[in-house]
Amino acid sequence: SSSSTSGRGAFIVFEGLDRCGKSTQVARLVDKLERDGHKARLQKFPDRTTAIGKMIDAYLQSKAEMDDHAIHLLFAANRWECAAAIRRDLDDGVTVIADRYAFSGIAFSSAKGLPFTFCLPPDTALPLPDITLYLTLPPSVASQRSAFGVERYETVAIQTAVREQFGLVANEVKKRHGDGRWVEVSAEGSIEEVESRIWGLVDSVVNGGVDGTVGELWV
Ligand code: ADP
Ligand code: 2DT
Ligand code: MG
Repeated sequence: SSSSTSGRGAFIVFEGLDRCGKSTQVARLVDKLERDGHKARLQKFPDRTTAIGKMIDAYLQSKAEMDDHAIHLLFAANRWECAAAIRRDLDDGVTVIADRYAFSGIAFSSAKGLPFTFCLPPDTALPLPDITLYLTLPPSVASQRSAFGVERYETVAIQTAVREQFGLVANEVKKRHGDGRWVEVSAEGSIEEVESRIWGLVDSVVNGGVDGTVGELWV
């Protein structure tokens, strides 16, 4: 079927609390795009395969302790080491679908008490997502999906604080980049129901609805 009329790929980010269904939906969207004849690539953040990613992985598994500022900068550095490849793929017509991005970075670090004035600058000028889909799920529904894992941040208290911060991050995105860049999607219902809700939102973006050039975050 049709490819993006601007020639470049779309940059689509998924955000949301733990267990809202991000990884499930990201995988299904990449599959669907490829079935439809698009070039698509999944980019997970953190990317735990790089040298910096391995430090982040140890931190998340509580095998290493780290100052809050230092780990925040490592998460941002982990995006910077992937940034050139994302831009190159977008230029080559590949749609890049990210499972978390800079918005998780800000929400989680500010939930620990770091100010926005510290949290935002390290991600400045990263590739700007064409659209961020923020999946929402009532905590009571999320808690029925499966037990929390063993990683850092997987507690009700932390998730509640992060959720509040995501609201502030959403306001910042809309203020700096326009209302259309951040869209809330209900993650309630079956996997197929959520998938068709998502497809309804990304269809126009993937099929030509992006600016000619990729923007820069917070710029
Ligand atoms: P996230 O990446 O946001 O943490 P996952 O995609 O890993 O979430 O999903 C968390 C759990 O919930 C998994 O066990 C997954 O199979 C399940 N799940 C995902 N979407 C749904 C849904 N719509 N309804 C019920 N269970 C779901
Ligand atoms: P998952 O691999 O299950 O998505 O968990 N995080 C993520 C941060 O604290 N800062 C960031 O910049 C990013 C991208 C959220 C990853 C965990 O890492 C947190 C949950
Ligand atoms: Mg996930």
